[in-house]
Amino acid sequence: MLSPTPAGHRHETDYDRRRLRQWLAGEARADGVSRRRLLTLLAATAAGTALGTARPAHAADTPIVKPLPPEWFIQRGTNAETRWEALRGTGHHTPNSLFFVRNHTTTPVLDAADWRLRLWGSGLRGAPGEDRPVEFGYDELRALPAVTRTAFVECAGNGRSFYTTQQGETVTGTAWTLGAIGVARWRGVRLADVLRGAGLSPYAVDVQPRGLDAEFVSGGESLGRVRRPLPLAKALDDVLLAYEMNGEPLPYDHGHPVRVLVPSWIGIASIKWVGDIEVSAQPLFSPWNTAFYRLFGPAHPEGGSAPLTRQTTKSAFELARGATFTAGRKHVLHGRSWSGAGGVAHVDVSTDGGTNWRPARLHDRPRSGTWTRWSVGWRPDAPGATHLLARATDTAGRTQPDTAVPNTQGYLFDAVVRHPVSVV
Ligand SMILES: Nc1nc2c(c(=O)[nH]1)N[C@H]1C(S)=C(S)[C@@H](COP(=O)(O)O)O[C@H]1N2
Ligand SMILES: [Mo]
Repeated sequence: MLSPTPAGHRHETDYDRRRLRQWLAGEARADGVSRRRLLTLLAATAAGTALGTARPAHAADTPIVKPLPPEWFIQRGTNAETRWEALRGTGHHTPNSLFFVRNHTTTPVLDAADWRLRLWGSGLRGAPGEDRPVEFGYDELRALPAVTRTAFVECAGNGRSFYTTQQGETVTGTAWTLGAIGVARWRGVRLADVLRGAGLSPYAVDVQPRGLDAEFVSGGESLGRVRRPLPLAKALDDVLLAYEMNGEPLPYDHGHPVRVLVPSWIGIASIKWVGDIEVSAQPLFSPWNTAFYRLFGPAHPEGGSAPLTRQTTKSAFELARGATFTAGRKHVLHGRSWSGAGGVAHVDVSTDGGTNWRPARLHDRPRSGTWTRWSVGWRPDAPGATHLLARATDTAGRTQPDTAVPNTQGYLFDAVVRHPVSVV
């Protein structure tokens, strides 16, 4: 039987506010990392990885397993950003070979036959105080009822570089343009089924999946293995333990053999190479929901916003920056728009730097958790430089603004991006 969600935890925002208060009041546990220590780390990270800082090029010791041809990817440290021009004509789902990679360290090459998933913690049923771990092997997981769903994985920092190039803000982190997103058809089992099978207690509030990749070192300090708590309400809603991506076994770089897939939320929630899940009767904290993946800065609460959850609304053209078009000819511009709050039902495009706008033709039915493809015809009449702009409105009524509210780590950029092109 599925345990009911405690009533007070039904709404994400209430839950997050409570969580923030607990953290600020020092009532929370963060695996031995104190709040003061996290804030120090945060300051150290801010000083150490300012946007635009050159990183050494990777030679043979690349942290990513799959090939990264330069016409498809821009390498950014341990990460690889998909080029939007490479998505032209790829269909609704991003091919695995083109899917962006965001690694805190290095892709571990794991064997499904050796893989075990351990569930443990105070939120599982058992004698009080007893740590009653439950384990699943790969075949046992595959024997559970399977579900498939199309969903994006998008980094919270996607679009970060536009805080700097469009808005003149200084932010820290990987200087992504708009290619830290991909959409795949994921197949796996519901996390709810696995939690239920493990014996969820009625007091469980958080679950924290943790990756099997190496510990993440920041500012000379190990923050441990990548992990981030999920409120139980989301964990029981639509989260998958995915073992297939677009009909293939999950590739090494994307979490082989099993990853968490948290639809509509920021990418860090979708823990790759999951090895264990703590199920807790107390709210959990890790550096990934305290020092990172919150909004800090003058526009945000002292001590940071609540931990980030849903993605924001964005649009991109399937074009290289600086693409050229012939004057007097008819062209068709293609792009995609998406949101974490619902489907995208309306997109307006401007081909003259934002003066005139017209609606794009949609090529997908708006669906939550994935993008809507669109196109618009364009016959530029005179040679010269211009900007293409696309502005999406989602089914929750959110429209992309002209300016994004800045935060020191450059998360959740949502403003309309000015895409430079030239007419010749
Ligand atoms: N174990 C583990 N899970 C992880 C990460 C990681 O470095 N280690 N990166 C996270 C981040 S920040 C993002 S944006 C997504 C990226 O998923 P992808 O590499 O499959 O595109 O994975 C998330 N899951
Ligand atoms: Mo991310």
